[in-house]
Amino acid sequence: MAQRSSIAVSDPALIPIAQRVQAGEVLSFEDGVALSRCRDLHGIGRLANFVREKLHGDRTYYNRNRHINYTNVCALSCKFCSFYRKRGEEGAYEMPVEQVVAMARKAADAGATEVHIVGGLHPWLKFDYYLDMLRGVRAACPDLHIKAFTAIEIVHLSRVARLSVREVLIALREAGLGSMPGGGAEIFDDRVHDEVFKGKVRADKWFDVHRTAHSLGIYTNATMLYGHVERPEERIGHFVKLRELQAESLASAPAAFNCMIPLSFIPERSELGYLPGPTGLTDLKTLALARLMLHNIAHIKAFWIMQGIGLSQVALDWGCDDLDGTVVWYDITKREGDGTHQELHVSDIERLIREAGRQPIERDTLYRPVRRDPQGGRVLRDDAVMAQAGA
Ligand code: V47
Repeated sequence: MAQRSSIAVSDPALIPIAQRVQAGEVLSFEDGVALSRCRDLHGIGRLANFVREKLHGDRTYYNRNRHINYTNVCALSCKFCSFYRKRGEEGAYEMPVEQVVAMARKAADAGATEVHIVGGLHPWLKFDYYLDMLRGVRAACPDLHIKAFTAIEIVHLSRVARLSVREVLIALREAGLGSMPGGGAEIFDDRVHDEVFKGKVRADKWFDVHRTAHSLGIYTNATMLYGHVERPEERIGHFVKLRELQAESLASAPAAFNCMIPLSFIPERSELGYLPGPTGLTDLKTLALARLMLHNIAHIKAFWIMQGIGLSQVALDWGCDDLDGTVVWYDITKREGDGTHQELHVSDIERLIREAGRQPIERDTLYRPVRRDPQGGRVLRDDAVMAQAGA
């Protein structure tokens, strides 16, 4: 075992990188590529775990949330996607606003603090549909945080509404938008873009939307869809671009990225169904690389829906400190035989985090710990917490 840093690595090529990690230095693109090529998976895991524990100790975050996919009708036909349908095609749906509001109310009644609302780029829904959805959810559940619409949907809405991205975000925020999820990023590389998701806007637009959101004080997340046709250096390039915007936002904007979610490609039922999906080892290595390369993004999420429950537990030792949440319903990816009802109960999440030797923390969307009344499970606001503490 090579050990010229106190983090044990068996591949000597990792020693200088291990020293830089331990010294808290920012890793370069070349370091990232060297890590990608390195076969010392355990060494990489230990490095990522070092960073994870330095930032978060054993704390592992989850939230009580509900994902809502309001339509699967999409003007795009991305090859990796098994979710989209064309209008009129079997299985195509669009939810009336009332249905979305009813789902959100049910989630809030069950204790959720967040709804995560995204959908396809529907060619005919008017901008008012989105505003009414947000207003409806906010009126029905004033305490529920609405995390909604990927950057790609925002660009679509700016075309639908004939408004700038900034104007769209301001209007959505006035209607109830709290923050934005990280979807639609895929891989920030023109070669991969043209091969797999050509109809989609390019990376610069995704960044433009997130930069604008941050400048307005809207927190967002980031993702990367890995394990299809991209090369290791394209993944590293993706991380580098993300951390560059994060540095800019942290320095000059009132909001920034909260969290990065590497999404493991599920080939089933997509046009790329002939490709092998990423193995568990690729999952672990990619999650660890995200932790190591994204020094300025606080949280790395293993999305249990895509990485699977067992691997997500292991990922808590490979750089991840967040598991998303209860989810309840997930329509975008389904493994063979799975339905759309995909739910983990809070007791299951807490148990699997404890089984992995970590400490579960229920968080809200902005990573503030959620305190609940031990009897009813009701969320205690700061004033109620003070009252309970006898202040
Ligand atoms: O943008 C689509 C991906 C994303 C497949 O921000 C696929 O907290 C794997 O962004 N295999 C949507 N992935 C999901 C997403 C997300 C999920 C959880 C939490 C957050 C957050 C964001 O799903 C899409 C796309 O990149 N996706 N098809 C597939 N076959």
